[in-house]
Order: sequence, then C-alpha cells, then structure tokens
Amino acid sequence: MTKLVIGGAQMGPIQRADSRALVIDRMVALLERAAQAGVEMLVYPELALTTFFPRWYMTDPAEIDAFFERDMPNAATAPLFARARELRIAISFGYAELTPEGRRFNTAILTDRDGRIVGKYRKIHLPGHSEYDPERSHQHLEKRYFEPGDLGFPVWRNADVVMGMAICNDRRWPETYRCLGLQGVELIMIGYNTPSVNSQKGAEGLEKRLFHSDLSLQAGAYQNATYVVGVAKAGLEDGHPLIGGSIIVDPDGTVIARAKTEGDELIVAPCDFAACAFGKTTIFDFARHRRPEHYGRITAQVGATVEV
Ligand code: CDV
Repeated sequence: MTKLVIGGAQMGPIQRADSRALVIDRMVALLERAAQAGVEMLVYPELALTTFFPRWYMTDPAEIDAFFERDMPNAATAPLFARARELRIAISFGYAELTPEGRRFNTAILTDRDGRIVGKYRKIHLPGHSEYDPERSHQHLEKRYFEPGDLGFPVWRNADVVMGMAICNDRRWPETYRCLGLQGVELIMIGYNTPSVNSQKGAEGLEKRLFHSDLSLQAGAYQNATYVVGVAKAGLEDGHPLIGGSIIVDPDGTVIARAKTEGDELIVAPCDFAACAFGKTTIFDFARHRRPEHYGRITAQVGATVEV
C-alpha cells in the first residue's frame, strides 16, 4: 500500500491590491519549503490566488471579472506549475473560474507529480447570499458570484492514492464525505476561507469557528476511513479576519498535523494509506452495514419538513 508525505500550504492574508505575481511567489516559496520537508502532495486554500472577494458587493462586471481566471494554467500561474513539476510535487489549489461560455465557479484543480491537471472540482455547497444584506456584519456573496458546481464529487487515482476534493463550506456537509467515501476515497483535500466571526451571530467567534472546522473535518475522516487535509487562508484580509487552523486528519479522526499561526505556514504529515483499510473493512464497511433503503430522504428532499 502507498505511503505519501502530505503537506498543507496554509496562506496568510491576500489583500485586494496584491497582484497574482506576488501571490504566486508566496505559493512557490511554500512549495520550496514543502520540497525540503519531503512533501509529495501539497494542498493550498480555496480561492488561493486572490483576496476572498465574495465579501465585497460589486456590480461592475469588469471589477468582478478581474478576480476570475479564464484558463488554467495561465501566464500568472505557469511558474507554480513549472516548479511543482521540477520538484515532482502534486498540488491542488482553488481559484475563481470563468468558463468560455461565461459560467462562473468556485473551483479547485489537482495535478499529478508531473504538473499535469488530472482533476477538477467545482464547489457544490455555496454559502451566503446574492444581494447586499445590511443585517450582516460582513457580506458573504458566493451565491452572487458563482453557480453551484456541476461536476459532482469525483475521485481520481493520483500517485496511487484515491483522491477527492471539496471546498470550504462543503466540509460542513456529511453528504460531501459520503459521496467520496462511496468511491473508496483515501485522501480528501479541502481549502477554505472562513471568517473568524459569524456574520449573523457576533458572539460566535474564533474559538467556536475553529471547533466547528475541526469537528467537521475529523468526523468526515473517521466516518469514511480517509485522510482529510483542511487548509486555510488565514489572518486579517482587507480588514476582515479569517480563521487559520489548517489540519491533517488520519482515518481514525485524529489530528496529526496542525498550523500554529495565521500566516503562510506549511504543515506536513507522512501518511500510510494502508491505515484506511481498517475502518473501511470493519465499522464503516459500507457494503455490509449501510441501509440505503432508509436513506431516500437524503436525495428526495432538500429542506427539513416537520410532519408530526
Ligand atoms: N468560503 C466559505 O465557504 N466559507 C463558509 C462561511 C460561510 C462560514 C464556511 O463554511 O467556512
């Protein structure tokens, strides 16, 4: 069974005025550190190339378009792909995707160790709202700038490991992990941008937000007997704080690496994918224990209904 050294490249804040070139320099610096640490698969955050722009209410199409990538790789990201290929490190990172048809997605890509894109995921659980909301302490306009992903939850065999991706809010939904778990996933990579304060509940601050993040990532790993890597964009971005708390979780649900800062920081864990087998063949042996005849509501129904 495969062993792979996994890295999480947590990124500190990216300000609205920061250029793509500046961000790519930081991503390459993290890649170099990862190479020194023997990392073979490196995971970057959601929307890694820009500030978390859904906090801004914008109406000017040109202003919005400036946050989106039309091609991947492109001129700005080519140095990252080239260096990853030289160092033989597979990478995944998130970005805002504008398709040739004019569709917009919150996307993550996965490369193999030769720098070729082998996987793409488009965020399915888009949080927030689509119009300016004066009731919130800050805006979260993902429903304005993106449409829900249309690629489902695919997996890829990469470096001999079954890998899947999800993005930020997806990590709070058990459906995400189970769709990947049903395909035998062994490594789930999840970038995130999570504000340190709940925009609709000011009393919910950093400590509780980190707790919910850990809780979600650890439960998803344990209940599907898979490694999970959660990687933050963190710190004070455009005056708005984002949680850090990047972690790597083993298939037993235990945190085996954790970021200590809210800046650019590498976390590393050597992962033995043989460790996925125990859970997958015992308590979470889906073929023996699942009862899908009782799970119809999960796909037939969206909102909760009280029928008693
Ligand atoms: N980028 C995100 O998806 N952020 C959400 C916010 C709404 C809290 C998250 O689930 O972390």
